[in-house]
Amino acid sequence: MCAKILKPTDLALQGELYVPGDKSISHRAIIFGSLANGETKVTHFLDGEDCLRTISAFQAMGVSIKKEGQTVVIDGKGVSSLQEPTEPINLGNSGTTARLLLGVLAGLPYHFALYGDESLTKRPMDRVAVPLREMGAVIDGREDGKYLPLAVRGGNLNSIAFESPVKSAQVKSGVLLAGLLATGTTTVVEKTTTRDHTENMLEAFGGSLAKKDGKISINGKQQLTGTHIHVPGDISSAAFFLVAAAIKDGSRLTLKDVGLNPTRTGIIDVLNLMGVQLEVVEERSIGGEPVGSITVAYSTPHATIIDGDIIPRIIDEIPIIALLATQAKGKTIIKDAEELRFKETDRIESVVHTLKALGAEIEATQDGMIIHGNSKLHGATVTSYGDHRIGMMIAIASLIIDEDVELENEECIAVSYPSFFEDLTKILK
Ligand code: SPQ
Repeated sequence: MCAKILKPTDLALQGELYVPGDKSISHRAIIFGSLANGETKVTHFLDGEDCLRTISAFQAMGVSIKKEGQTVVIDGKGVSSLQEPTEPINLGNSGTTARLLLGVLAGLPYHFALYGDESLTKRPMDRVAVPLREMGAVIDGREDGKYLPLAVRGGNLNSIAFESPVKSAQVKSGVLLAGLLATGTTTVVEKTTTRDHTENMLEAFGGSLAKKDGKISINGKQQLTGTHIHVPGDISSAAFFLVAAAIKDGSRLTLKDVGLNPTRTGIIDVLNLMGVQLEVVEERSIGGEPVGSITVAYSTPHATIIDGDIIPRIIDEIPIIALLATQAKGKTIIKDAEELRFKETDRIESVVHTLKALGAEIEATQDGMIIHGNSKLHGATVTSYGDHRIGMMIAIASLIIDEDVELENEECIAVSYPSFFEDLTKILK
């Protein structure tokens, strides 16, 4: 195995950076563009491995999708044009592709075989398979269809009223997509609001849904029309540099045109809560999603308690927030984040284990972690465990470490941020 040596640096993070397109929005643009009639053009598409899995899944169903760099053009011919793939579909590492695609496949009168990589094969699929079965899809697989590989036979779905037992946008989206292909009106109730890009994207393609008090209702058999989607910068990618600038002495950095959908901006709230110097400017709306530029300067953060409804709004940022907490004054407590155990790794264990190896004082709890601040981190050989967000957290940690950090398995960062190290080099001045 070839490890990446991260050398100590005296440079700080300076200037401006445009991060790549939002991963969640990029996936959804491909899905809706493939279900719609007419051409869809997606600009600033995230050219990461996960989103490429969503493209290849729809290409396998006969959709013409052409990609040149960050621009994707889909020649949509509507739901009825989708065909039965001749080969099993490889979902790679992508949970979003798996759960959202299941919703679409459940509504198509064909047979599908799905598999993923080692990490995805350990992540629960029954959270979507159970409601989809209730709608009439036949889904079977390992451990009674709880895990990949899965076989799906879809078609003839009826609508349901579903209350999600987990705080998950993927589950909500899988059921809404199936609802779009079903007969009647499907309702999803969520107790805690999760990211709403599926709902926004449906409307951008001319569809409609009703939202009230956490209840989302969608009428089946709606016709969608192709459109232009410009994907904002991914706030989950920006988060790594926001924290980097907050903890690296002498830094002042602006992240340009970052998505500021309120269901995703918990990181800004946490940075404010922890006393990080931060400013959001140039706020505007692009294609139905709010965007803006965020400036962060080196700060002396303090600890906080993070729990409750904010958790789904920071779920993917918790690894980098944990690193920030190691540098804050006092004890930070993260609670109500048991969903972290079902990500690319068990992110409670992988974050705690990694930061401990780098010298932090941190302990895992059943639903989060407790982080003691003001830690002087030191060099070590650590692994990403094949989890892109752990890999990027380690790279940012290395910026404040006076010794070499040896990062094993850095390739996985390409899942969501292929140009991560290039971008980091650009802003170190
Ligand atoms: O796609 P995947 O592998 O599930 O990616 C992750 C990530 O860190 O990039 C989670 F591991 O993001 C999810 C996120 O945690 C993307 C997502 C979405 O686009 O709908 C929703 C969240 O997952 P969930 O399970 O909470 O709905």
